[in-house]
Amino acid sequence: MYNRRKFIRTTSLGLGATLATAASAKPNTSTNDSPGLASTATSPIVISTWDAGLEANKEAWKVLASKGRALDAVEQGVRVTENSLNCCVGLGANPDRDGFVTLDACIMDEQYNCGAVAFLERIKHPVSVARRVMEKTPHVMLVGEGAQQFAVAEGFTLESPALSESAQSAYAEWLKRSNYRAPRINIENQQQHGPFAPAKLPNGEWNHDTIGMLALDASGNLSGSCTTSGAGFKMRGRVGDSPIIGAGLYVDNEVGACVATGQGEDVIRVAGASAVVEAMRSGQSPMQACRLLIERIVRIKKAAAKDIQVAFLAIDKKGNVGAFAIHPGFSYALRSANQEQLIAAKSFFA
Ligand code: SD4
Repeated sequence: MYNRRKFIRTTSLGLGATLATAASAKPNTSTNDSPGLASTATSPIVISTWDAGLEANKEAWKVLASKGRALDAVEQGVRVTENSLNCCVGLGANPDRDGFVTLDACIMDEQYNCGAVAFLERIKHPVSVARRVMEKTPHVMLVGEGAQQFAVAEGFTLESPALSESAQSAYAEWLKRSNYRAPRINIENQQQHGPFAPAKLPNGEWNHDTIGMLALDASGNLSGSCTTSGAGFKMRGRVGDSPIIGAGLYVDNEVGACVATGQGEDVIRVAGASAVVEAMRSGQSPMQACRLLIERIVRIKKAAAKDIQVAFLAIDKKGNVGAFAIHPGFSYALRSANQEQLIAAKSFFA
């Protein structure tokens, strides 16, 4: 199973110390922008959440470097993560509290076309099903059994419902420790503030490694994608922000695009990704726009903000990028013609 922290360390060395840290004071009140990486409309760029984004970006880059469409890049890119053993993306991920892996994904192109699936079981590449929803149906979102039925009709294989080995042992551990029916609030941050030390949660119950990807192609067009198994050990039927257009992802080709990661419920309540894009429309830089929404969530959540992580990642029409999180620890991967980096985002709390 993926170990995010360890990977960040090794990757940053492997890339020649390209992990750019932008740690902030407590709370961060600086108005400085992050080092925005300007690119012209003809300089493609791809950014994606967490360190798993480094591998995903490589695949996306193949499309962008050959002057392909951003839409193809963001689909091909996140399929890499869906295909890898990861706590929080794809069929190898942690199950819900009833023991089933349920997947959420969405995709959006440069013409406001969008597609999504939620509560989808036994299908390996939910992002590609989301794209088919976008391209082949009059709808934007299909869920559960209907989404699975559509996927199978479209030729996707119905995979075994068996959990991956690591998910099986994490689930067994979780069952031992948990009141099976009681939802556990904000579990993903319990390693910092609660009774469960990381060592006691080998498979990362708190761990949120959702991959969201935004790309600008050589024609100057933006697209985005997002795919996740959602919160580990969630209630059956729970859907987070990731497949919801406007919450987990939004793309407006005239302005920019944004993707969210972290506690989905708190992204949904502020219509997160859409609100970040609207802030960019009013003239904020990508980082300022992400920060504005993080501050809004912190204001709404008050003291509870210390127990949740949310991060936004955004790109504008010119290829400037920025991110902001509630807590430190969120990083994003960037790939352009001359850069391959993992960048630590600034955060509200130090
Ligand atoms: C969710 N936002 O289902 C997703 C989880 C996530 O990084 O982003 N993890 O709430």
